[in-house]
Amino acid sequence: MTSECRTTESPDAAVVTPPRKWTVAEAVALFEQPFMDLLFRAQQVHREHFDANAVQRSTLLSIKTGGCSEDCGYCSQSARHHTGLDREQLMRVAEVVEHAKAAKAKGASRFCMGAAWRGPKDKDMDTVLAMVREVKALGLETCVTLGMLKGDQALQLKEAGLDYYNHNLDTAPEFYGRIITTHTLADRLDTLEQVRGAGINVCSGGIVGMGEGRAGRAGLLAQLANMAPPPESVPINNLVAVPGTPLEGVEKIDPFEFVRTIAAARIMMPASYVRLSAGRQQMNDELQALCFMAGANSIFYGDRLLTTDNPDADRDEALFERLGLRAI
Ligand code: SAM
Ligand code: DTB
Ligand code: SF4
Repeated sequence: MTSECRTTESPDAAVVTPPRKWTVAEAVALFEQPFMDLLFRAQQVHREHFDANAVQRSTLLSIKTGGCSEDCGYCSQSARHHTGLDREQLMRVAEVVEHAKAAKAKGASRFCMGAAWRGPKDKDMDTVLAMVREVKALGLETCVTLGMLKGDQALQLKEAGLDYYNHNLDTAPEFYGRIITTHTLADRLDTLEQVRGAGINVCSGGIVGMGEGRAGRAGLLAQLANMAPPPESVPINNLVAVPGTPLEGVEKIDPFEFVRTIAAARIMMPASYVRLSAGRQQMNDELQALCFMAGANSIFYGDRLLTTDNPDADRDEALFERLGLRAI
């Protein structure tokens, strides 16, 4: 069963039942299927909702780098970790527009601007709003990830032409406090509600490979899938273990378990774009192909994520060519 609305026949009229809710145990049961059965089901669900040979491409740009007040254990940009990252002020609008033009010329359909903030200060909003307006005017879809929103910031972003807001749940509720202590999962959910309320598409996912275990991965996906409606876009990040962060030495996730996570996300959120996100640079082409097979249909495109490397456009073009994938 999927989280779609189902119509059941009745003598009088069709009765529409609400989308199903996933328990963590049901999500774990998906992960525990034989690998081939899980992939087959995920591929079936994928084909019911999407062109299985089309992949959406978003390009990322860090518009404000490092020096963040938060203590997220995975993050190179926290001022509390010693990662050797150079801090950079909020970028000028003209520079952002140059990056966006280059991303468009390379074939990206969406441009995502990320800031290392707990949340945007009101004094920074005018600059960010100008970035959104100008990137939108280039004919690109716009996305920002700025941390927690307050007041009417979500509405201001919507008015400027924002299409997507990225704000990840990051991990399962039970594991959250082991990774982040300076804000709560409830804070994150509150921002997502504001984003939804403003009529902006939601991009929300998480990170795996932080030592969360299978129940942790299942718990993250259940929480995302049970949002009403689920996020339009679901980034699944494989931890990039950055030296100097508390998670630098954590054991890597088994690649097949990563593919299972993608497959479970596809089955649990059949109509969402599932983005194969951070960690692609460390994956070979065969593993990425398995992720696409499991239902991933979006990537970050361009040689940089926020502070770490991503495959360059030539490598991705070659992979798409070899697999017969079409960029959208
Ligand atoms: N400060 C904002 C926030 O936290 O929402 C926006 C930027 S933050 C870097 C965006 C997301 O990137 C995080 O929520 C996390 O899921 C992901 N991320 C950050 N560092 C990562 C890493 N080393 N490996 C994998 N994903 C990472
Ligand atoms: C998301 O889920 N992944 C992107 C984007 N949203 C902003 C960020 C990945 C960051 C990886 C580590 C870095 O480059 O700093
Ligand atoms: Fe700051 Fe975002 Fe990094 Fe957390 S993930 S430390 S909020 S930039």
